[in-house]
Amino acid sequence: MAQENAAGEATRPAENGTFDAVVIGAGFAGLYMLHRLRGLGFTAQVYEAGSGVGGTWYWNRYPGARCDVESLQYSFSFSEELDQEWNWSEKYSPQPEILAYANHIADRFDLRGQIVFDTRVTAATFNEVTDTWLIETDRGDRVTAKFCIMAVGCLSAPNRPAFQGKSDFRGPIYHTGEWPHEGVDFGGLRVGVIGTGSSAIQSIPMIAQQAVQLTVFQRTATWSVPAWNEALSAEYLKDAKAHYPALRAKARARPTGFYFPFNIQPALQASSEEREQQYEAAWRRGGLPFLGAYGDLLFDKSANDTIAEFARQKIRDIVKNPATAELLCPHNVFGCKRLCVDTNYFETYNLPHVKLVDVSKTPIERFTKDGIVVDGTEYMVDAIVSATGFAAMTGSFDKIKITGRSGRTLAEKWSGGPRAYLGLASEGFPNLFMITGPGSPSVLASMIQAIEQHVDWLADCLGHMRDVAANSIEPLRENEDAWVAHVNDVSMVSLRSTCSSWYVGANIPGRPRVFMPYIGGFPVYVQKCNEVMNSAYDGFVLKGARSNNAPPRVRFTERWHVPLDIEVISPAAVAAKRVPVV
Ligand code: N01
Repeated sequence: MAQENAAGEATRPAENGTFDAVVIGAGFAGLYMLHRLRGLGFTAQVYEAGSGVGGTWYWNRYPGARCDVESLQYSFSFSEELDQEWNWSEKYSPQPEILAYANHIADRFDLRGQIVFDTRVTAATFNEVTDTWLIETDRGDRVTAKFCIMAVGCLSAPNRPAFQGKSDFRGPIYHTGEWPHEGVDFGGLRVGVIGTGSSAIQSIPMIAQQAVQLTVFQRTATWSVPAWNEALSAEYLKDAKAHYPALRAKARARPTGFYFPFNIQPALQASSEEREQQYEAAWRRGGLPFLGAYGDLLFDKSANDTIAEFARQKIRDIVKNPATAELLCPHNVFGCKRLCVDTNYFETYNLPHVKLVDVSKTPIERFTKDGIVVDGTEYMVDAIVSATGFAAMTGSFDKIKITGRSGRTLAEKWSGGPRAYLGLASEGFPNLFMITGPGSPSVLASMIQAIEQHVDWLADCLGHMRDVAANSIEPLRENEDAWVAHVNDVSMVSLRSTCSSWYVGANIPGRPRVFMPYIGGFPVYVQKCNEVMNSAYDGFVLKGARSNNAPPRVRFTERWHVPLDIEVISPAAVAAKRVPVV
């Protein structure tokens, strides 16, 4: 059936083909998955809602968007040639460059021909007779695939709070996660920004450069560390590239999946003078590694209090108006929510046309045609930027009706919180895989490393299934339950389990409170995945396999068989080793 677009024009005909695998999403996960599937000789099709590749970096085009893991590490590591040929221009490269890199991957590895753009998958239904998935799209496609691979991203479903009077507002409302491709000119406008998370702290200094008046509506003050972003010189790049394989190997052994100097000493064993010096040095290095100033900062509240006070003093030093500075000082656990990395965020509040409005005790009442009302006061704005984040980890799954065995939907199964074995697959949904799904390190590791490890593991798993002629693979309920319990148990070791963040789904009203990413550390997790693979997929059932005991052939996972870096193992990783896993 031919489809029509909104203008009534005929578009491409709907498809009803059959593939070995359908991949949903053409961000970094979907691109690399397609590359591996092709390498294995599987037929595959990728569906992508956007008009181009890049996922997060395709949608998040707000001013100031850039990565917060250094670009030399926030990039694929599977190809040394790729590492050598690509040149990052900045320590933390901006969104257009990261998007250009995603496009380079698509072209260099000749992936575009198997990606169908402008097409949103609406449903995936498992057929228990044929052990295949029927995948349906908003363009009328109905294709069949043995494997359905969710490469839908962890932070991709925008959170749009239901502010009263939204439709009354006369000006434009932008969400940072779905920014207009043509850009936005805020010149001469009064702008309101709602939110002070990573997207807000990156965009606020940029918007302030254009707007005649900027009003920031803050519900929770944010911890942010300077990026000290800088251009990367040719000499620096040359030197870094000469040691690239060693850097990549060191990164894989780290709990975060990326390398940075890390001091394992407990904070309180140092004198207050030593701590001050250590924090000052770490602040001067900047970025997420600030949290590596001591080994126990995310595990011991008293230790955390010391870094929190240091960071509050920095805010007080930067922000000239004492009342505004106090409002900007967080009083929750430092780094409990995702730590922000900024360029001139706190400095922006020294500008005379920038105003901070506290909505922590008196929430935003409503939008009017001319602005936003808080505590009876109307703040006049011409445009609103909603930097209100995402329905994290599971939001993109919720958008697709996924029906597994016995007609049970994933939404029903996950109504009390996501349940997946290793964050890779869920019992009752055979041959359905998740890349960086809930229960895997995902957002607590460098995303691209996490993606690569999942894809390589999956590629070896699918290769093995073909080798042993298995029809389907599905986790056992008891192993999945044990893994979910383990993810939860280990999270309790960390102070991060104590605050209302998107890690626990607390940013969306009504969501169950469950710590979703695996906090035990990337290498511990990888070791568990390796063990499962080496034991011919312990904890999974392979239906129809010629032999369940055949040792799997290692095609792509070899580089993940790395020893743990005990030097920098975190208390959560230690706990993860102690908390038994079935
Ligand atoms: O979203 P957020 P984000 N009224 O959820 C506020 C990654 N990322 O898009 O804290 C008023 O962090 C909310 O307030 P509160 C990164 O992992 C990375 O900024 O819930 N305010 C908060 O201040 C990051 O963590 C980069 O009280 C409301 C803000 O909106 C993740 O994406 C850049 C509200 C949302 O902050 C999400 O970041 C950008 C309401 N009704 C993003 N509802 C890099 O640097 C929500 N808020 C790589």
